[in-house]
Amino acid sequence: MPTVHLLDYVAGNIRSLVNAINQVGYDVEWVKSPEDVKNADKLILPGVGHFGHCLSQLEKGGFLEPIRQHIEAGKPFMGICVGLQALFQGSEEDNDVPGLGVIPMRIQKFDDTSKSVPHIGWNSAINTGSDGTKHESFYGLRPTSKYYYVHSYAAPYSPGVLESDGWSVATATYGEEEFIGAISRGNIFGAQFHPEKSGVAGLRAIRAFLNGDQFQSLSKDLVTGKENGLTRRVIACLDVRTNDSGDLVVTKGDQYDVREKSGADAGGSVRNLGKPVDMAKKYYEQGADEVTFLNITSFRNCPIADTPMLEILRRTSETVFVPLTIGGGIKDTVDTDGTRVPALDVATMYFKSGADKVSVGSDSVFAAEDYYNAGEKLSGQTAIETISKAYGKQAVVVSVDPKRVYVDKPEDTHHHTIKTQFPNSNGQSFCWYQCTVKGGRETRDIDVQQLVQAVEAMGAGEILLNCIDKDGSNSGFDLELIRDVKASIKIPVIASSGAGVPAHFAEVFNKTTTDAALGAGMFHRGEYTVTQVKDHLQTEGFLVRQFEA
Ligand code: 1PR
Repeated sequence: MPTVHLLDYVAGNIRSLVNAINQVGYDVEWVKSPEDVKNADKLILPGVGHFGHCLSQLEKGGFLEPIRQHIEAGKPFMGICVGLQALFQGSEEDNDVPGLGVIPMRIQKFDDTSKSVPHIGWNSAINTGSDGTKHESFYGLRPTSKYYYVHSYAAPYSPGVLESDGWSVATATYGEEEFIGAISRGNIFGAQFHPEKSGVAGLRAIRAFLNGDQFQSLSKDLVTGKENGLTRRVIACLDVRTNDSGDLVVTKGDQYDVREKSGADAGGSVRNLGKPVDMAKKYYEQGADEVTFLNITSFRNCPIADTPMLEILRRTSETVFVPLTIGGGIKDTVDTDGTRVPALDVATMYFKSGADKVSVGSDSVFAAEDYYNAGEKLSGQTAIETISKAYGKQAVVVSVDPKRVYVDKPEDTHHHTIKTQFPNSNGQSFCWYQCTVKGGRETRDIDVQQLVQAVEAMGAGEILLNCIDKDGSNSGFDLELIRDVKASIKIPVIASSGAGVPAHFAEVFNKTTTDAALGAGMFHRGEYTVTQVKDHLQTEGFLVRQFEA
């Protein structure tokens, strides 16, 4: 197999990129020293996390000059995400650290006054077309395709400026801001999106770069019907646990109770809805924009390195080229041999096995309590802070498991209440959302608003907003909860719990400003496919990404 050199200078999910490169017929050779860069023919610089950290690591390792020379020598170079940003003069993310300066512009932060930041999800990369025809594409990018982005900073697009300097530019639009999604000139290709996480469309871009297939003319059907912008994200969630026979299965509860209530297994057995790896692949092929695995029982009896979820991730990431999130047990842990394993190391194992994000549940509630007890001071030691610092905030999701507590009037609690349209049977029409830990088994004296604001301050990148009252109910999402949480924070929110029919997805996107919506039971039970949800959303006028075969 022909080879490509990959520069792994910083933490991140490199496994997915390697899998994607292998998938298009290339082998990876690792760049371990500046000398290796000199020997490289094709070089890829992936990048996640912080611009300053990334560039200073490259500088410290003595890589910057060899990279510059590689580019100047006209050898193929591809930068991904922060790897693309490295080509610019600098970034607002860290004004003190210079970039490679190949592109005389600076990277800027997205404006978060009226939209969530980071920008997470599937967006366009449409060639601006220097001749105005847009009939040409570079590196296999198509106006009809969507690509997976996750970033808070981007290069704003000024029409014609870079084109007049010989660059081909493909853009995406987030809110009112048009930014550079991909760029190419001569031997250079940069993508702000993650091609290794962008399904078939992303694999096509990687293959075209590696094959040196820079320009293609587009057929008419690929030029028409394109729509620039972020699509509505639909996520499939798999709750995974060991059943009573010791097999790892996908299960699904009602209000978090996963045991059978009727039939031959009534009153005991853990519901078995299928095998995790097979189901993840099925949802990927139905067009799921992301797949989330939640390990709903901890790995207390198993050495951490043998955690079965690691194997599930390794196998899934070989065939599923969309972002994978893993939750459950992300916390400081004591291994079976008594060794203390910090949350950051637990997360690292998952990232190395193919996870793109980790989801922190119970531990985030304890961390938030400590944060308020310390007078809203950050300790720098929590799982959220340490993982976010090392891997970037986009890699840290906080999974919240709240349930309603009704009161007569707001003064009856010190917690943040809402007036609900759904009073309880006692006629109480105010409620607050109480956070729980350990899969809803234990309630804590902290409300959902306190929790999400604390974890946002700690550096969480996204909230996975479950709702115990709605879980497994098929009655639709808790819109009041979602609106309340969205109003409290700037980071994206994934609405979860209660989806029973495709119309519930349209409802949550119509009636709230949620950034994504997640379903579980309706997919696992085979009642609806992800494709049907996407089709319904499209019929209702929403922009969605359909699976590209
Ligand atoms: O606390 O960090 O170890 O993480 C444990 C993780 O496992 C948390 O994210 C927690 O939400 C999850 N979890 C724990 N117990 C259960 C359970 O069901 N017994 N599942 C559980 C949470 C909720 C959603 C579900 C949606 C959509 N599952 O993930 O997928 O409610 O379901 P629906 O569409 O069928 O209504 P830690």
